[in-house]
Amino acid sequence: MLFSFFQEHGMQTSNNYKYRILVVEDDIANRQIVAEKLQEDYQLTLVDNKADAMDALLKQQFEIVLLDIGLPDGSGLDICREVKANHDVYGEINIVFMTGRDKPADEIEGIRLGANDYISKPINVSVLKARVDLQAQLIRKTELLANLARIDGLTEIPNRRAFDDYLEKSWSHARRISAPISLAMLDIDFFKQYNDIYGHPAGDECLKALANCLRNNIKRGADHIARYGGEEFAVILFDCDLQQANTILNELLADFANLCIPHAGSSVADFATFSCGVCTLFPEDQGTQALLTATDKLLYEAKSEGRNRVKG
Ligand code: GH3
Ligand code: MG
Ligand code: MG
Ligand code: MG
Ligand code: MG
Repeated sequence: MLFSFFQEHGMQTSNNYKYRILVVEDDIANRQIVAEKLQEDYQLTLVDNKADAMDALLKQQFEIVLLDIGLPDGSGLDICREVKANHDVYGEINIVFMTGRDKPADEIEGIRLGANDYISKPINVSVLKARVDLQAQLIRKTELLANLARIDGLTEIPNRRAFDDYLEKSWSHARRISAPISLAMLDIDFFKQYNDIYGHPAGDECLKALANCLRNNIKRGADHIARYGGEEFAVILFDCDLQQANTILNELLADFANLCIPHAGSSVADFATFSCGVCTLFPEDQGTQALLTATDKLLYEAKSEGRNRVKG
């Protein structure tokens, strides 16, 4: 279930995905045996000097770097220092030194610089492969945890943390291409009464049902759904005008109503409903806060004008 969620959202968790390794090694023979051993399970890029390594690191994304220290135009230690100090530029990369410098002090220096492992030459390629595989396992676990931190545990859709991130990213993307963003905020009607009458576990099921409606209706890759908090959900519709957004949200309103979840505590229907505010803005010179505030105001109006409706 979660894994299919990760895939839908383009998160890397597939065990088939081959991590990208940059091999920085000026000794041809060594480079050759390392490449032969790793090429089946990894995507390899091979370079033999510091300048080409820095160039590759700037232009491509790697998960692992296998790094020699003695290079013709500099030291692998400097590459490690640069990569670890500029996380925003190079991303998260696991560095494994692979070097002839085998003194404890050298090894300590490498680890202190932020390297994830340190292998001394001469290299036993099977040991090297086992250690690289270990790095890959650690990366997979870290990615899994990072993904889990962005999912709501009850509904298994993105949570508020993910929503904030999606909104900022969608907003800057929309600004670059002068496209509008529509934001919808949904809030279940009389949900406190629902819990009071049917119990908290039934309330949880109701939240899951609405999350499933969102999942089934919002399918475009550029759009995002999230549990914003409590019984409130959010939908980001990328490059979507107000008319289209209204259509999409009204369909969702009908789909949720069609589930006919009995709600004796509601004074607007005898089944569970939600209210929704939807607002469209071009991110020209405003920030995301303007969109959030405007949408929230419309949600409030949807509530005060009778609930079970989309106000846009
Ligand atoms: P309104 O129509 O004005 O939105 O009224 P309401 O009762 O829905 O709004 P209110 O904000 O008073 O109540 C929200 C309720 O949502 C209260 C809270 O217990 C419930 N709730 C929040 N999170 C969860 C959850 O994870 N599970 C369940 N079962 N209930 C939750
Ligand atoms: Mg060397
Ligand atoms: Mg609420
Ligand atoms: Mg409320
Ligand atoms: Mg509510």
